[in-house]
Amino acid sequence: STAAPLRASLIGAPTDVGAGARGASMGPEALRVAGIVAALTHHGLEVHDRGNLSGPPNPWLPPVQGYRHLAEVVAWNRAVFDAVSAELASGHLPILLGGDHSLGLGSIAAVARHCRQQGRKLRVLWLDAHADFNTSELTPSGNVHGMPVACLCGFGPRELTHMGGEAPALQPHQIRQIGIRSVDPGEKRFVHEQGLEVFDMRYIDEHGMRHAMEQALAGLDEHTHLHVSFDVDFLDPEIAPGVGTTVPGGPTYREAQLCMEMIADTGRLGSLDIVELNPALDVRNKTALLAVDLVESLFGKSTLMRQPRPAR
Ligand code: Z70
Ligand code: MN
Ligand code: MN
Ligand code: MN
Repeated sequence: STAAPLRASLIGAPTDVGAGARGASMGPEALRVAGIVAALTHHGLEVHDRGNLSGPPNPWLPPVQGYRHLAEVVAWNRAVFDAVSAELASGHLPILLGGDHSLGLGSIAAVARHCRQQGRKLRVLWLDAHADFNTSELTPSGNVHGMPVACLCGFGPRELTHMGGEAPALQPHQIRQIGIRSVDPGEKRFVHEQGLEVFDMRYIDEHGMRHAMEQALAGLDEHTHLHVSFDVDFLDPEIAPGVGTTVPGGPTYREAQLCMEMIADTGRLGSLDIVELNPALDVRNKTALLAVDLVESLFGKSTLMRQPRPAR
């Protein structure tokens, strides 16, 4: 028998209030123009595009007490939290179309609360050039997109750390960071102090993407919800120039495909963020097209996972 179709819901969050460059607010539409609905539908998903959330405009002001635009970041994250919560409650797989990576906070806080309520384990894969583990004391910029992992672990302003009611939303042992290659000095000490498991580019160079992903995905079982937070600046800027903060030396096309395919093979993917795509800095929407191509692999483009197996 064939399984019921996987229902996925697209949630657009067109904002760049947490970023250091303008333009990620155009990410949701660029992903739609790149064909994300057709790509997912083509792979057997039932796709519901919920359109875009709304929230305050970007005031483009300097940081106040270590945070830029904190009130606006909180407002957008509340909207994301509510939208992701609603999709999870109705059994849909939420796909957040960012928007900057500060929104990973609202998205994952909703997923974490859902998992607590359902008695499920949660594993978060953070695909990024950056650790996003800054605090108001450690940040060199005040940009909240450099802080969501710390906030999820309970370090940050109360409005952000307590988004899902209880804090912390996550324990460091639930997180695996992959592709990391730009971490600020104070942030680096804090990552070590908190014991985050980081598969940085040095690790991927030495051991290969296959081994890194085997480690990052080890220990998942049928009770585990897997959340993927995909910052598009994870990818090498040669293939993905359309991001606010390019960092050289990221995963190649083949490495990124393997990463996504190995996640698909687990069959545990339960929610996804696609963030930091910046169409203002892209070239003919190629970074959006690449992101859609990779998301296809994440949902089994190159495997037979979701098809009935032939009888022996
Ligand atoms: C730096 C900061 C960052 C994304 C840049 C950069 C953080 N660590 N994150 N681009 N996606 O300002 O905190
Ligand atoms: Mn296809
Ligand atoms: Mn990020
Ligand atoms: Mn990043």
